[in-house]
Amino acid sequence: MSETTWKATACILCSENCGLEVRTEGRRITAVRGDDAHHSEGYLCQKAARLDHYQSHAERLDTPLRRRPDGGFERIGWDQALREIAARLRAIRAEHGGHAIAYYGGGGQGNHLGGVYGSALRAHLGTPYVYSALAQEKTGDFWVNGELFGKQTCHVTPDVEHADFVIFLGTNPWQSHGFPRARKVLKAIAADPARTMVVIDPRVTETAKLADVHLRPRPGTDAFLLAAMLGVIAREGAEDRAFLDAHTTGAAEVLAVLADVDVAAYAARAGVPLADVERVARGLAAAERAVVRADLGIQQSYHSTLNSYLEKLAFLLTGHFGRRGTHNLHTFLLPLIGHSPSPEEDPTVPLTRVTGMRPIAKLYPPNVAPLEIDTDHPERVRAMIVDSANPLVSGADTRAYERAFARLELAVTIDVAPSETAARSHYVLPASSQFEKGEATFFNLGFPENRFHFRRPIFAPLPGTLPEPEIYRRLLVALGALPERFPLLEAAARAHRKAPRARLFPLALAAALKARPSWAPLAPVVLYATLGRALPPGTASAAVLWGAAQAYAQRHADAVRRAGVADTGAGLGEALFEAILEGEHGIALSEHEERDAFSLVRTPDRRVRLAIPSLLDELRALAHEPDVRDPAYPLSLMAGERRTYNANTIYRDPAWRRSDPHGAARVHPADAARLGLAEGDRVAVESPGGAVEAVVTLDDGILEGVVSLPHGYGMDHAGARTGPRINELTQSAHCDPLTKTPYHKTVPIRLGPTRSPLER
Ligand SMILES: Nc1nc2c(c(=O)[nH]1)N[C@H]1C(S)=C(S)[C@@H](COP(=O)(O)OP(=O)(O)OC[C@H]3O[C@@H](n4cnc5c(=O)[nH]c(N)nc54)[C@H](O)[C@@H]3O)O[C@H]1N2
Ligand SMILES: Nc1nc2c(c(=O)[nH]1)N[C@H]1C(S)=C(S)[C@@H](COP(=O)(O)OP(=O)(O)OC[C@H]3O[C@@H](n4cnc5c(=O)[nH]c(N)nc54)[C@H](O)[C@@H]3O)O[C@H]1N2
Ligand code: SF4
Ligand SMILES: [Mo]
Repeated sequence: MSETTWKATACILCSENCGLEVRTEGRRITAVRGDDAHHSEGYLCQKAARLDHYQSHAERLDTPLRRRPDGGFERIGWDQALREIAARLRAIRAEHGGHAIAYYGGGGQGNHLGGVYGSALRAHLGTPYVYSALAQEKTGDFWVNGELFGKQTCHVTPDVEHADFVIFLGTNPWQSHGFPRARKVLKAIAADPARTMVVIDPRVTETAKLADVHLRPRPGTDAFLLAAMLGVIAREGAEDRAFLDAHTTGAAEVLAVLADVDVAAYAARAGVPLADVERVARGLAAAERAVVRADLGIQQSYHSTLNSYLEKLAFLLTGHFGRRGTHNLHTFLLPLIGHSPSPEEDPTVPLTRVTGMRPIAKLYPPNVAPLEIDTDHPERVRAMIVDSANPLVSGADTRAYERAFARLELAVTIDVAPSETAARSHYVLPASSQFEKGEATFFNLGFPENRFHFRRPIFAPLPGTLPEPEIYRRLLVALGALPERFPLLEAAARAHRKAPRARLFPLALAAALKARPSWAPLAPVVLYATLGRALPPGTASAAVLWGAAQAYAQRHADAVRRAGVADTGAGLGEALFEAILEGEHGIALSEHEERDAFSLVRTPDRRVRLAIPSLLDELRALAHEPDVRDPAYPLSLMAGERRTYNANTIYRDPAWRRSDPHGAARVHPADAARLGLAEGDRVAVESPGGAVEAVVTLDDGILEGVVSLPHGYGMDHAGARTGPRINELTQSAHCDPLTKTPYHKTVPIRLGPTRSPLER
């Protein structure tokens, strides 16, 4: 690879995964630009320019580490590390069963292939317990989708780009993105007098400044606000009758509950003028093409699951579903999530042993993980494998996580950097970076067109590191679950690459899995160890996509052909796989037709089931909900704002930031005046769960009584910590009862004088 040429890759910092072209020197990324040939159309934001701070930062791990009894770490070899980990996993499983072992993560914003290979390890160990960041934000949304559309995998994508009436609900896409080319699309909507942008956010965000209408509810009152909006629609008969009759059941029951809402009282409870509520409700109902795009502002807030339901009722009752510029379901090449039936539907659904938590979308909530570990319950979790996540910073209640990790008999962290979670693990396994291995994400969420980008490595692995698929393969070999080599399958795979039509490899694979049934659940790693070896250098991790491409092509043959992949029968899957491997700028997987939209609904009659009894009960109960505040903690903290210079915990070296070095606390000038605080002052932020220190910045765009701190600060780098570690303030019990999603946007706090110097 010539160093002066541009190489295609993708940004790994948010779920957009914009296509990039980069220049490199040695192991460094020296220039970054948007990739015009990628479906992101050359778009990028300011965060991507700094990617070398991820790739080449001073603390990259380059050898497996083992914790010594004194808490320090020693460097050990891969073989020894994997042998020892395998021995401890085997012993824990033998004594306590597979449920004593849990898995956390399996993918971040830019890497999801590792998680698929990790599923083979979980299958061998016999653990269903996957704890994931998604299960501290999106499981309420997934659960509601399951009730409405039949399966929790029926994920809804709003087509913001083509809508003429857009509601941003608890999201600030100018900073967080969440849909393609967000800033361009926002500017286009703002500039077009025929289109309307509504922002529902207590804060005057960058997005709100572009809006035609900005509703500012008091934090945590969205359920009241949304109920009031829907109440207006129900009372005025503004629902889309034709759509409801053709595509839904249960509308009458839902509308009856909504018609009972005391609209004026609920608007007042949310602190929003009644006229604004009516204007937005009527605008939504009258619009030809409208979307509601929601995110953490309603999901990590009071009535999280109910909020997701009301948000979806808003676009369903008004018929904004199944068309361009509205909402659609989409296909998945590989599932990011699964479907978990309720324990009543399927009594074999594995609940957690200590708290009895059920999975949603096959995921378990990080909020209960410490409770499953830090207990004397005989069936507690004793071992945890963490991959691509840093729960010791990102999980609610850092102290609870610290105590829990101290109780683990085995903690293994797979990471590129010495994260706070790695620091509390017994073994740390160094992964190759996301630019040093073939990777992809499963955030491909488009309809009618769905795209996928498998990216090849732009560097060789940093010496001493391994890509996750290889780590899982070696671990399964060390566990005695798989042989080191598969001579027959490997030969069949080589032959298959030359003559796929002979179907030699699929036949050999089927025969091998039949002869060795214990390999079947390990199929991803078997594919990696066989077909992967026959793939072009650096692309072995794509092996699992071969199986996925076959299944996808079979299921969506017409749509795949419409996307330009040509072949027949089994050849279509092969051609799709080849296109994925070759498509360095990403490819179109499928092109559906608008009329296919309802074919993706998974209820038996393909109708959307609008009435969800438990949530209608919660909706009715709003009428009697007291408005309680704790006088000891009179302020409300939004614990986790997305800003110009934060990106989850991916960038660890604070040198990447060009502004906001401290992750300042936004405080309203009136609150500051009352507390005697000025710009730049240090302040202690105290919650019932803990305290952190922060620097004050005055902001009249925040409501009085509200404070906002950013997510993605508080990591340790080169012996120093920058910015607040906000989960030292949060408590896991402060959460949605159904999903356990933390109420991070409404943490009760007070501000007081600091006791110690800011930087530790
Ligand atoms: N720059 C940057 N971008 C990111 C990330 C990052 O770390 N940095 N992380 C990515 C990830 S993992 C995610 S999940 C997304 C999240 O993306 P967003 O959800 O858009 O981001 P947040 O800033 O957490 O919250 C959005 C808004 O919710 C508002 N809000 C707070 N409380 C309430 C409330 O009670 N009601 C309403 N209606 N609004 C409220 C806040 O003022 C804020 O503007 O961002 C992604 N993009
Ligand atoms: N209070 C509060 N807490 C929050 C939030 C909030 O708003 N407020 N936001 C929440 C949200 S929405 C999310 S999504 C989570 C995100 O938090 P996490 O789920 O912890 O995910 P990341 O911050 O992306 O952590 C990624 C880890 O993966 C490592 N990594 C990077 N590349 C690779 C790789 O190729 N392989 C491996 N094995 N590791 C790699 C990084 O070094 C880092 O340690 O945080 C949540 N926590
Ligand atoms: S929007 Fe920004 S952070 Fe997100 S993928 Fe694109 S360049 Fe990266
Ligand atoms: Mo997230």
